[in-house]
Amino acid sequence: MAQFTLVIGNKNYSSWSLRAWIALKHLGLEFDELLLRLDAPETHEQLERYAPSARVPVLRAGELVVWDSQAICELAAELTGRGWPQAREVRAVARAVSAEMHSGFASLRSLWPMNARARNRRTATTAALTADVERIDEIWNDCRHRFGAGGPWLFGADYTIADAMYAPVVLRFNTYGARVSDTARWYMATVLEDAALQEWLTAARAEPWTIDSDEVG
Ligand SMILES: N[C@@H](CCC(=O)N[C@@H](CS)C(=O)NCC(=O)O)C(=O)O
Repeated sequence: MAQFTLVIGNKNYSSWSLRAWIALKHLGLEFDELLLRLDAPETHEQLERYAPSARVPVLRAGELVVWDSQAICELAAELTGRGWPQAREVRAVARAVSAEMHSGFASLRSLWPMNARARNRRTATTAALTADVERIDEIWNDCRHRFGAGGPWLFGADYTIADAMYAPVVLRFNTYGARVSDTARWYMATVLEDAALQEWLTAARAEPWTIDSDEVG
């Protein structure tokens, strides 16, 4: 297969890009990276050149074009044989919590946009936002208590696509000061100490661009 290129958006703001990028890093799929600046006059035209959906992330290899973070993660899992728990029933749960993130938590995503380098931001709380935070806390507790005994990740010793799906959530909780349980705080510390996430954060801090609509709190 041709060399993979992962097209991503600003590291400070693009949460879907982070999910695909960190999954590929952890699963060990080699790729080049092409960063497109979001929210600039030329952004839409550039996105259309690389992705049929005009969105990032997109994984490209020769004729192959895979848009959407979840599909990219699935391809990486197929190619590497990593990324999902071995046991079928545990794998089903990992897929469920990943899908719940991919399709849900609309209030969290709109009220607390990812702003990786920002700290100590505070926003007004809504019932829907609180419900999203509580549900995520519940998911992390459930995974850690039922499947996490062998290591620090949601499903134990091996990093899974579920961890990649929730990495931007950890950044949001960190930025906006989410009140969470001890187990969730412990899991957040694991994610924040991860070398791959640190690499992403260093690059995010160095970016010169600001997207005003994502600067909240
Ligand atoms: N469901 C898609 C969502 C992708 C998405 O919404 N990406 C945003 C950036 S995080 C985007 O490309 N926005 C286009 C723009 O800002 O013009 C996925 O999972 O990859």
